[in-house]
Amino acid sequence: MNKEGSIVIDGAVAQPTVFDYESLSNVDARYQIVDVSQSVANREGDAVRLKGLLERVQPVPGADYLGLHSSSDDFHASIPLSAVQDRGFLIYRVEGQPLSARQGGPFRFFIPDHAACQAHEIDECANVKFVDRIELTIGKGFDNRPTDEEDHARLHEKS
Ligand SMILES: Nc1nc2c(c(=O)[nH]1)N[C@H]1C(S)=C(S)[C@@H](COP(=O)(O)O)O[C@H]1N2
Ligand SMILES: [Mo]
Repeated sequence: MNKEGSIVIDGAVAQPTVFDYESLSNVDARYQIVDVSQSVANREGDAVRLKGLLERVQPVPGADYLGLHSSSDDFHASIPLSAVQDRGFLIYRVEGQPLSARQGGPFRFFIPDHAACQAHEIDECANVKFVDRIELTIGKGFDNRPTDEEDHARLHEKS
């Protein structure tokens, strides 16, 4: 278990790294997105691009899937890295404060232009809230996103 307010990026990487609010704020400015609402409707806050995080952890050759883990509600997605490495980002700050749980915080993965839930591997369900671990894998990893409408509806009843 991570201590509250941190996220680890590990798995098939050369430099497993733990990030928190402070270290995410300190990621190079070219990877910061100030005010995601400029590019995604109905989303607020500041984010750091996945690309900047990957540069830090250095995926090993062959790492081709990204595992997004939320241990707090046991929700997990594994998505092709190539589809998100240039556009995915991690929202971590709203108005100078950590992202609240209501907003999916402290860390929330986000993919602009995602498909509807269950439509595709890159779907709205892959916008994992409360992410506390991002795991690079060689081949697809663990994924328990809902696979049918009933499971999906049940998930939405909970949150
Ligand atoms: N940890 C976690 N992330 C999650 C989910 C969840 O149940 N747990 N639901 C997914 C689904 S099905 C959807 S549609 C979106 C909803 O995000 P929102 O509440 O910010 O609109 O979050 C996704 N991320
Ligand atoms: Mo959903």
